[in-house]
Amino acid sequence: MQGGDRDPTETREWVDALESVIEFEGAERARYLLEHVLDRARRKGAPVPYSANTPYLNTIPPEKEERHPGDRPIEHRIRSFIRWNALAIVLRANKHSSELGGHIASFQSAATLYDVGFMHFWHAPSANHGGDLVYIQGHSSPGIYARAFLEGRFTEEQLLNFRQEVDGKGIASYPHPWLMPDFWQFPTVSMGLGPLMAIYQARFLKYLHFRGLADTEHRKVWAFLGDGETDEPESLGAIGLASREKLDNLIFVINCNLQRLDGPVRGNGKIIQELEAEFRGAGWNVIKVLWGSTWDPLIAADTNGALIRRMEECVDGEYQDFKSKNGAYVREHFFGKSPELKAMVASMTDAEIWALARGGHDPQKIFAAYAAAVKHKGQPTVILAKTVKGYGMGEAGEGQNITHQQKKMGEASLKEFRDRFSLPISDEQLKEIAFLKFAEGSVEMTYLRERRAALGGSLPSRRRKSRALEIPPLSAFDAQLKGSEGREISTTMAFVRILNTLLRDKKIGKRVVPIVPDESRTFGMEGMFRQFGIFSQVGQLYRPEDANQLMFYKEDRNGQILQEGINEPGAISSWIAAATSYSTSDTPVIPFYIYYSMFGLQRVGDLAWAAGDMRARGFLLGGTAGRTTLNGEGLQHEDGHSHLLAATIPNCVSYDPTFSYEIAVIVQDGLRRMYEHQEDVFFYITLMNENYEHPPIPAGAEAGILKGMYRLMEGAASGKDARHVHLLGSGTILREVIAAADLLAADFGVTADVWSVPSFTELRREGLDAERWNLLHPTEKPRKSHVETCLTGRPGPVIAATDYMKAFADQIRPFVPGRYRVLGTDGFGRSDYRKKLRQFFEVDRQFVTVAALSSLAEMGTVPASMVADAIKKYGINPEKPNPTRA
Ligand SMILES: Cc1ncc(C[n+]2csc(CCOP(=O)(O)OP(=O)(O)O)c2C)c(N)n1
Ligand SMILES: [Mg+2]
Repeated sequence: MQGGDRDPTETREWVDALESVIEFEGAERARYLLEHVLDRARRKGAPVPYSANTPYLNTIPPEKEERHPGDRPIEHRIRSFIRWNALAIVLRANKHSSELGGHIASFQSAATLYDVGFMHFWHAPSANHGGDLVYIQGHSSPGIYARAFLEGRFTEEQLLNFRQEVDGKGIASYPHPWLMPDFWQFPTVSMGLGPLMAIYQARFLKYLHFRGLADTEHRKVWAFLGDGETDEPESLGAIGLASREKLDNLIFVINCNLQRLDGPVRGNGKIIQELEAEFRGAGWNVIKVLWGSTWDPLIAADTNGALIRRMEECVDGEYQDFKSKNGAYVREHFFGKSPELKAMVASMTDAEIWALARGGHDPQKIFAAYAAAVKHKGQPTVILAKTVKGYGMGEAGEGQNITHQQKKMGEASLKEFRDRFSLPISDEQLKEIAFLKFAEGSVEMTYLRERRAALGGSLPSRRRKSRALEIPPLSAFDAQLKGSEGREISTTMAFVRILNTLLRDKKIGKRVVPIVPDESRTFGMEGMFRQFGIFSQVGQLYRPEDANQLMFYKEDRNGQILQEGINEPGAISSWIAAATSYSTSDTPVIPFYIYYSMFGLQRVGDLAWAAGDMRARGFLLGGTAGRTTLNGEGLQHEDGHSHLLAATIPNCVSYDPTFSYEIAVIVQDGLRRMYEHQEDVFFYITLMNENYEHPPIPAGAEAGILKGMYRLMEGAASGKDARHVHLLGSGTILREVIAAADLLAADFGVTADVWSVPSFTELRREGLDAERWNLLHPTEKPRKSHVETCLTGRPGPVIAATDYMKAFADQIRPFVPGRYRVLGTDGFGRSDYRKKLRQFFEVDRQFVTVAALSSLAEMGTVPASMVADAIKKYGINPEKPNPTRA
């Protein structure tokens, strides 16, 4: 407050009036009056105070707290066992060496936050509840395992094999659905992805509900974050969307233990106040849980504000320091600052001062916050819970900067821990760090079982499979199979037609989820706006400017399209929510997320990796792909490597098709694999914007397309020394390859087999498989890779050209019999005509021809002078700069 109080009597009158309104007419009326007064002040031009913050106190005053309904002593005993087992899991994994690692301090700070959720709030899926979705902080996993162990879901052997995942006997380091497909749902350990994905998950639950695909009304999404994690832009980057979309099914719990890995999150400030301002500003309901119940009498007695002033002036670095010491230290350094505060705690012992707990360790305070959060309507809620990192670890790490990495605790610290949580452990057992379990039939065991039974069963748990969908046969895409019949279209257009066919399919049309960032017009998809509508929970509150046009911009409560704006991380998070809906909501849907390929895997690669871990099933479409095919856009747009990135994700099946029939075959197969057979794969398909004619599907090509390679044209080859080559190509560059075959024949009398290779990546995977099998089965008949099978028996070198880096086509080198040469688009892209770009990157028909002749010359089949002739004939400058360095 600025300046002194010029008229204390007047001030008193105002405050008295307010207090009387609150007392006799209620807080709502007081709020109305204050708003009214402030509004008047604004209109009169009086400066109105603004603060995004509230005082450094609990948001819910004690008298407004909903009471914790559980048996607190029993819950405390259960939680103490969980604490112990969580710590034991890590200590025992690192008893002999620290190779395996693990974290103790994070869960100890969050134990009560999880426990109250598990005991009282989180529903497992059951007949009368679809199940809540809980995003658990990755490195708190030992605590979650510890609870599952008490519930009898894990054996001691599994705990002892923490972080030993290879033999399948152990439990995973962090939440990984890939490694524990019946247990973990959400990989969260790459910081920032959990909160971002949780926001889009909550929105997707609304989408399912509004579109009548599933009843998600009572389901909540809970996301646990570390306070340090909030520094990731992904963590807070979409909080505006959450409030705009009124996601009252979303609850963030931020464990504010004031520390991250290296040290304090905001030593010189207050992370909780900072976060409060950010979330309030973004329109969230913010609940601060700072002080435990033991503080309540002190706060109530703080009539002149000395305590709150002290609470406000301390920075997080000091708060951390207090909790790394002891009661006497807190008395001296916190309360000792003023005689009033000192007097306030004069009658308290040091132990009592030490027991002044933070809100995030008080089940009553947490229960009240959670209860308020689940009832809150119209806004998402964030709970900012203040805790101590390494709570209970004492000298081994409590509140210390080293605590995050602490994997060892000495006997003295363990004894202290045992005594602090009254654990029934003998000194002998302590040495072994024995796991604790409640006896069957004990009150604790019964209580634990009853609580989870009341909430529908154990959590976390993951559904592996849902119902299979009925997929249209390939003939449904007849229009694509028979080619474009003289019309010139792009593969993007071909895809959009396929998508339209699927959207109209009687059986699965409703389940198709088209997702676009702000690029529909780029891909010629704007016609879908009117037909299928853009999802909006409020429908359309305005008459769109283009309402009188056939294809107007239609927003609709039942809209099918998710238009995500300029937001690729958000859009792929929506896609992930949809692609895992078979598991999280027992509702399989078929998401197609189409975007600028350059702003895909490169931009959101970590999310795509998480999608693989989550066993996402859906289609990613890299639009306007190809280094030379998206020609006018330049260096940051022209993609020549997304296929290499796709190849890094083991369950991502990727294709670079050229013709519309290839896309039809690939999409239909994807549908069959993912939604009929429920395979845990997802598809990445690149699409181009170059228009050309599409031929009809060659007879029997389907299997080859899917394997990644089939013969498109057969040249007349005869004899070992025939002037014959194999030309391989994918995407638009396949058309250059086809043209090169003509040049070779017309200009040099060389014949060629032309192969379409929709997936070098799938070919490599299959080839490596065969090679590995052969290695391990030395005496059996060797298996042949598809590449080898295709190319064996016909003479001549093999030349491949694509619109991607050379490493893309190079993937199959080990399986190509004989000489193999690869052309590709290594280097930075740039803007120009397609023809010039293909010359520049040396992937055009002339260059393919020269490369083929050069390979023949190296084999002695043609004279080197023929290559020189070709270079001259096609006007290629041999001294032109290498595009890789140009
Ligand atoms: C993207 C990413 N960067 C870094 C890490 C490594 N890391 C794991 S935990 C951690 C500190 C976490 O601090 P905080 O979020 O405050 O959680 P706490 O353990 O304090 O609850 C870091 C840096 C990671 N897992 N992910
Ligand atoms: Mg932290």
